[in-house]
Amino acid sequence: MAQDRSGDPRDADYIAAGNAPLAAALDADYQALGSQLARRGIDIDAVTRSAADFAVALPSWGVGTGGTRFARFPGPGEPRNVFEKLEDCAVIHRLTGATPTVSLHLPWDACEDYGALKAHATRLGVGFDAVNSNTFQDQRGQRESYKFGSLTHTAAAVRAQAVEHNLECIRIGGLLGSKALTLWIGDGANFPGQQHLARAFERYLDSAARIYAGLPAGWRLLIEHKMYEPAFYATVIQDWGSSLMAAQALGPQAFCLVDLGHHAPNVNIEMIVARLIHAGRLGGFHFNDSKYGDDDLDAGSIDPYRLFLVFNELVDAAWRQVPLQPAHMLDQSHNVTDPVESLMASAMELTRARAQALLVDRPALAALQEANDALLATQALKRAFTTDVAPILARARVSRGGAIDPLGLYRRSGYRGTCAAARPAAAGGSSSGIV
Ligand code: RM4
Ligand code: MN
Ligand code: MN
Repeated sequence: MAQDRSGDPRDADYIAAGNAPLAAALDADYQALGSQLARRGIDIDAVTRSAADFAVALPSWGVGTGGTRFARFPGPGEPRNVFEKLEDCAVIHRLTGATPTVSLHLPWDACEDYGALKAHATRLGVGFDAVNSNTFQDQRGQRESYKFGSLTHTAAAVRAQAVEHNLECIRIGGLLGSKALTLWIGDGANFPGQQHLARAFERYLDSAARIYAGLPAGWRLLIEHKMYEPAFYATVIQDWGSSLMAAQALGPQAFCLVDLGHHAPNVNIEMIVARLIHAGRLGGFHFNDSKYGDDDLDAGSIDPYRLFLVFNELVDAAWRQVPLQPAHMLDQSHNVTDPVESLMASAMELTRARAQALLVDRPALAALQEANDALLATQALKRAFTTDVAPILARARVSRGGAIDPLGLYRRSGYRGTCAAARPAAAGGSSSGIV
């Protein structure tokens, strides 16, 4: 039994040795599911190939423990800088095979030598997805304060500083091979009357146009909306309507980004996704889950059916041959789990939701919808959602060099303990940048 071995979870031999004792059971489960799906007219290998093609970017801020408004409880061996964050991201990618890129957050991930950072990433086998700017916090030594806003501030000097930071993010992203800038601002008002609602949006459009003008060819500007927090009365880009208006005003390289936690409870997010697909402006996702607000919990941990329904829209659009290439990114950071484990769990949940969506019998569903057969139509979705696709996911991971049981293998590797010894906590530091 190779079950008790500790080792490097990034090592292909270590993963192969961990997979060996589980392979026979997986084969049997895969065969059984294959016959079941064949009776439904589905070729399991085609689903597995498609599942193996799925990729989601990791948030650099997610490999550290996040905080709440009250406290942060860092775990042992958390990464202390962006180089160490990439090491953890590489572990997640090796074991799941689903997370080949990292989304950086600047200036949290600022470093002195981006050439060295890129070389480090290449050595680890990871690349870079969208860069995120940050004008929702003041940094030490910063000239102008964002206390009353950034891109929408009443003072031109503050807006100019925020625009310049975004242009700097584009420059850094360019050095690393990124092709998108994610723009989320916390600007807004806590009290009625505090801010002129119309003028704040006009200032946003003006500032965003200056950033847009600095986008290289082939880049996308991903505009992220969020209903509230830190502005509790009115947030300038609070919903997909504001985001879409901005994207349409800016030009063809501007798109809307949907963070699943950024809506009021019970909002029908899959319908927002459908509308943005229709408008040709769905740029991507920040995947996470939430019960009440911007909880940033693991994807699929609270409402896996909603996650499935979001993927159902994406798979349906592909089936209708709508040209669509949304960026998939995780955005999570919380307090009680090992972040590496949580990110692996989320990446696998996304792959699961998408694989389930691939099982929907679309011609049959379309016919049921035409016939207004509400009951059987909704059952058609449930049938796909309730199929246990675990053997498909495991096979897809193995085909990419990943683990049959990523979480088990990670725990047995002792990686966290190794990091605890190699990375003594920096005094007072917050590796995620959050709180
Ligand atoms: C925000 C938003 C952004 C993320 C920060 C950390 O609520 O989701 O995407 O960059 O949190
Ligand atoms: Mn987000
Ligand atoms: Mn958020």
